[in-house]
Amino acid sequence: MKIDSVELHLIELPLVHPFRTSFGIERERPCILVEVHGEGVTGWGECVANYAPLYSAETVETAWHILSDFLVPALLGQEIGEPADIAPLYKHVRGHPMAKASLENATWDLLAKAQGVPLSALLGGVRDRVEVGVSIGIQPTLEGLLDRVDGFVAAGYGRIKMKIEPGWLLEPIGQVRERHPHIRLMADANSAFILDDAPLLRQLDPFNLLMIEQPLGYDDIANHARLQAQMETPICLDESIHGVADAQAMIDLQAGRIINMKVGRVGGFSNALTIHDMAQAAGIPLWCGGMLETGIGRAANVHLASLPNFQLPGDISATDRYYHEDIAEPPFVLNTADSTMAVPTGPGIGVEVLRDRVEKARLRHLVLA
Ligand code: OSB
Ligand code: MG
Repeated sequence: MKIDSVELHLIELPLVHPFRTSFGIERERPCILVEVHGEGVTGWGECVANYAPLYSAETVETAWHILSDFLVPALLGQEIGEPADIAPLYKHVRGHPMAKASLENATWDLLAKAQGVPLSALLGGVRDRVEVGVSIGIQPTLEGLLDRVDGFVAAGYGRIKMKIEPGWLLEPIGQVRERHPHIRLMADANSAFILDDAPLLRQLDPFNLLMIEQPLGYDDIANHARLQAQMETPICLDESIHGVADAQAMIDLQAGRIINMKVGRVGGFSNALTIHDMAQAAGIPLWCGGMLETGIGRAANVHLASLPNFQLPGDISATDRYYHEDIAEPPFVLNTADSTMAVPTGPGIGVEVLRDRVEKARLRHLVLA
């Protein structure tokens, strides 16, 4: 497969509901859509970097720069035989995993479509539906939080994740747990605590949480090991895992017992697969994280979550929980009977990108050939 041209589209979509975490509030979602053309076939990828470097060091502008000046030029005109050929083309570029993932994943979609197989088949998926949950932001009031949790439970979500931060922790979790004694419940701190908070965080142990996600610094694997040694609740790392070496360090140091896999954060499907196998061999389960993706990134996540070591429900919610008007069809819907979502069965990511919607939401466009 010869790569003929690549288009970058920067779009912005308003969120149905503002999403507040310990690092900030999001009212709209920007993303760079990457469209790769080869031999008459088109593949799509989504870059999950945001406007500000709050969740990750990468931003929309760094990703645009790295894609257009380094990554796309390294791929253009190349002959790609199989997915493993993609990442080595820009191995010399350090860092920038989200930019790399968007281009690599678009090329995987292209290859899957050229072969006429779903992306999950190319990745090694083993399931036709995946378990999912919902991630609930920090709410202005406790009553508001309880209403939101009740609403999502009634809608069929079988796993609830709550965002936490200092001052929004024991009371909110305690109240949700009291109202829903048996629901699968977990908390995500997005790096809002320090190791000195260990006595406070230990008070979460009686709430029977599935896990606490990324309590400490985004760049601090070692202190997570110290915290895990003092807590019963399993620690799951999100922000700290930027690639294969970080996952290895986490496993070696016992800095947590679970990994939140975000394909953008680890630099693309090839790294995600390496981490998947490494974690599986070490007895560390994965689940698929989310970045409020559009239908393109959501589809990629659902395919990835069909791999065997994705053993816990992912942050993959129905399209209408995020967007009134997504840029791809059909929308993802929750199977309310068992809190699952179907893996698309068409070629590649298995969703159709609606060009008029992309153009309507588009802020910038670049064609590289
Ligand atoms: O920490 O998992 C996170 C969204 C944006 C940035 C970071 C995170 C999240 C979520 C939402 O928790 C997951 C989703 O529903 O896409
Ligand atoms: Mg997280």
